[in-house]
Amino acid sequence: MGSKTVCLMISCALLAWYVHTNYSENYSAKFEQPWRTMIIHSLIKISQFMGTVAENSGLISYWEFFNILFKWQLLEPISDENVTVTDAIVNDELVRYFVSKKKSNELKRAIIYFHGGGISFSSIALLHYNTFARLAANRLDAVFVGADFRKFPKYLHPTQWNDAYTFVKSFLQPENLAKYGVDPNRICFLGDSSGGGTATAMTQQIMIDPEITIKPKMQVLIYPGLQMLDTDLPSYRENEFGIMLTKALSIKLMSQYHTPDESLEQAMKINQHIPVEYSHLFKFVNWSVLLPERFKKGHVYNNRIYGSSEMVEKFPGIVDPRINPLLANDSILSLLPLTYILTCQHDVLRDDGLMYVSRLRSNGVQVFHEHVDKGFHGNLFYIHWPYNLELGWKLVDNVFTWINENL
Ligand SMILES: *[C@@H]1O[C@H](CO)[C@@H](O)[C@H](O)[C@H]1NC(C)=O
Ligand SMILES: *[C@@H]1O[C@H](CO)[C@@H](O)[C@H](O)[C@H]1NC(C)=O
Ligand SMILES: *[C@@H]1O[C@H](CO)[C@@H](O)[C@H](O)[C@H]1NC(C)=O
Ligand SMILES: *[C@@H]1O[C@H](CO)[C@@H](O)[C@H](O)[C@H]1NC(C)=O
Ligand SMILES: CC(=O)N[C@H]1CO[C@H](CO)[C@@H](O)[C@@H]1O
Repeated sequence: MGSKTVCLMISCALLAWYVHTNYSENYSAKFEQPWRTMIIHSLIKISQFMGTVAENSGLISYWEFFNILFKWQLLEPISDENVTVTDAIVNDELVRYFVSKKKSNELKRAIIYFHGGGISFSSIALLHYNTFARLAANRLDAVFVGADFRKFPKYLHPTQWNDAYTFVKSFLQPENLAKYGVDPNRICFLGDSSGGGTATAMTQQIMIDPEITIKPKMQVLIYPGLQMLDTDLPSYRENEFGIMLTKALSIKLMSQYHTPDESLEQAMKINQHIPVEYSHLFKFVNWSVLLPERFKKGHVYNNRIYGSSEMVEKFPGIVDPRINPLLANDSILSLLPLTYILTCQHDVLRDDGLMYVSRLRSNGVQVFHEHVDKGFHGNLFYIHWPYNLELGWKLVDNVFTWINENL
């Protein structure tokens, strides 16, 4: 029997087991298309379980496992009747352009995209980003561009940020925009998950960077991750074992952005990683003030136990607003452009987005907020065969419609 057959049999057995044990979730109450959602959940859990087994057995790391799993989903740049797809290599990293083929005398809108994937893996060449990008370029008659960046574990913060910043800065140069026929007044920053955090911080930093004269007209933030100061938010409590992004995985991803050393991860698990010297920052992530009433229900705000001062000395990035854009002060927030934020009920990152909505609105920023009661983290990208989630398609449609009307 070949190894592929064995793998297939093990996967089927695991799938059956997970589906069986986890019907207790009550998917029909929480999600649309409950059976499909349950299968998606199970498949994700199985791959996360296999990743952990691979790592614990010393075979390959968790991230190597996912890189292998994703390898077959990396696409070449293939143009179609509507969209021209091309690659460029900038600083050794892939940049992919999706340009609408529609002929027009007008300049095009542009979307600068920051992909998710927890900073540790993922690539703009992945199948689901390509589908999304192609739809966006065609539907919005736009130039859609996304870039990869150097990754964990070889590179730590702020390398990824610097790569992203360098790329955005070079894209926004007037000569470059002219080359792609982009209207400098119609640029949108868009990101999902960890990329949503990057898009948020990027918008803040570009707005205050005097060297950059061309600013985004809007930011679109899809279930963004906006802080790593508090891992005990109501959304973390309610979705500890949620679909795709569990509390444990979220913490693992955020901590490994700064260090492969497990001390940070362990401290984050008990929410004791921020030393008292930084307690003034807690007001920016105080959910008992910033969350709307209905999301606070049944939760008690616990006063923090502080971490050792060493934490920030060793890993200064953990309080860096470039990965905690919720920490930006009011004078920065008041400079921000029109904003779309999507949050999902069943998502550990839900409250990051909700708190940002509150902070932006109280600083006079115009925000369109879409909250999806039956949504989960990653929902937007399950529009492929065999998942084909109706809610995924609906959200994609909503986002594009809003951008089309506002950009
Ligand atoms: C699941 O939720 C539905 C709809 O809210 C409810 O009718 C049903 O009793 C629940 N099932 C269980 C096992 O909790
Ligand atoms: C091209 O665009 C049209 C109109 O939006 C659409 O019907 C068609 O499916 C698109 N083709 C591809 C290959 O996506
Ligand atoms: C957060 O808000 C609560 C209630 O409004 C307040 O008691 C607490 O002191 C605040 N904590 C911080 C760190 O701002
Ligand atoms: C807000 O933050 C920026 C950048 O960190 C800083 O330059 C500025 O002084 C701060 N403004 C206030 C009012 O604290
Ligand atoms: C086997 C398994 O993963 N079971 C999980 C099903 O979901 C509940 C929470 O909804 C978890 O507590 C179980 O561990």
